[in-house]
Amino acid sequence: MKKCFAMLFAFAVAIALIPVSAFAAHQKSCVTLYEHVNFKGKHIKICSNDSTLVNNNWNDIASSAKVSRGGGAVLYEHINYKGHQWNLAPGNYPDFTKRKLGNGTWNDVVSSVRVK
Ligand SMILES: [Ca+2]
Ligand SMILES: [Ca+2]
Repeated sequence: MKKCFAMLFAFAVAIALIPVSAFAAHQKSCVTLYEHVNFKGKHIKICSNDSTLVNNNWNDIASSAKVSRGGGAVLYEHINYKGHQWNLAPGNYPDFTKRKLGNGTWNDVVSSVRVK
């Protein structure tokens, strides 16, 4: 009987651990910005929120991006997460000139970035 309880206990612990391991598997995305379309020119990899790309000379430069597996990323028109925003799911975005923003496009516009 004791052995039976021990097995039941082990089973219960295993079940309880499943959501924990699923949570631990969650990862934040990184976003890599590229100077030109089709992932050309210089690039910068961003793995934590960046309130102003001005500091690393990346203001209004990005023309394509790749977002790694995770919660995705948000691009902002202005610094400090202001202006229009563009939610990116993990994946490749080869040409910002094709993404409308008002009368223009998202090409050479991004000034701050959040990763999720
Ligand atoms: Ca550019
Ligand atoms: Ca801007």
